[in-house]
Amino acid sequence: MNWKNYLMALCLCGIILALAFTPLIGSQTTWQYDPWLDYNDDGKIDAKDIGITCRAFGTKGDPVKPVMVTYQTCEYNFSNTIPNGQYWTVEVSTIGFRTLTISISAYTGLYQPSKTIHVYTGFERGVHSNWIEDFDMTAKGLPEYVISPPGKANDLTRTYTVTGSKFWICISNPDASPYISISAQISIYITA
Ligand SMILES: [Ca+2]
Repeated sequence: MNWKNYLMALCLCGIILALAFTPLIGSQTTWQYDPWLDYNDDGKIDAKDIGITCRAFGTKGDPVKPVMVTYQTCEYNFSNTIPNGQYWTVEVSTIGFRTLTISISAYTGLYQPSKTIHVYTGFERGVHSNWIEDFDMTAKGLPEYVISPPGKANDLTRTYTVTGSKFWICISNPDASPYISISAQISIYITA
């Protein structure tokens, strides 16, 4: 930096500092906090931010700013025991989200036989036309259910595009042989 630039930087800093420390008389500032001007990210614009600007005076480069993008996510974990002939429904809000992934685990119990159960998924509850799909899955018996611990296993995973304000999933344990309860876990992971 030559002496002209140095002198100009010094003058500029002097003016900015003088303005920064001039008390506001008669009214409060109407300027809004601008995070782009908070160079040291401490939540306030003060002399430290001006100092950073002064030190960088005269430098040149690419004006593209690095920006960190964070995606909103939400995760739910449910578990329940479904008696023979009954069903279990779980419902979550999907407002503001775009993608939803479910993982379902189901098992019958120690030394119990496997049983076919039925799963329904949909956005907005109760209207058949709003179902995304329905399908069979097998609730396995222990120790056939060898992935341990059982609650951590994902027997089935599905990913959907969110098309409604609520997602619901229903697991039916049909009134059919073997006449036993089902232990089931549902994980729902949604992202914006
Ligand atoms: Ca600051």
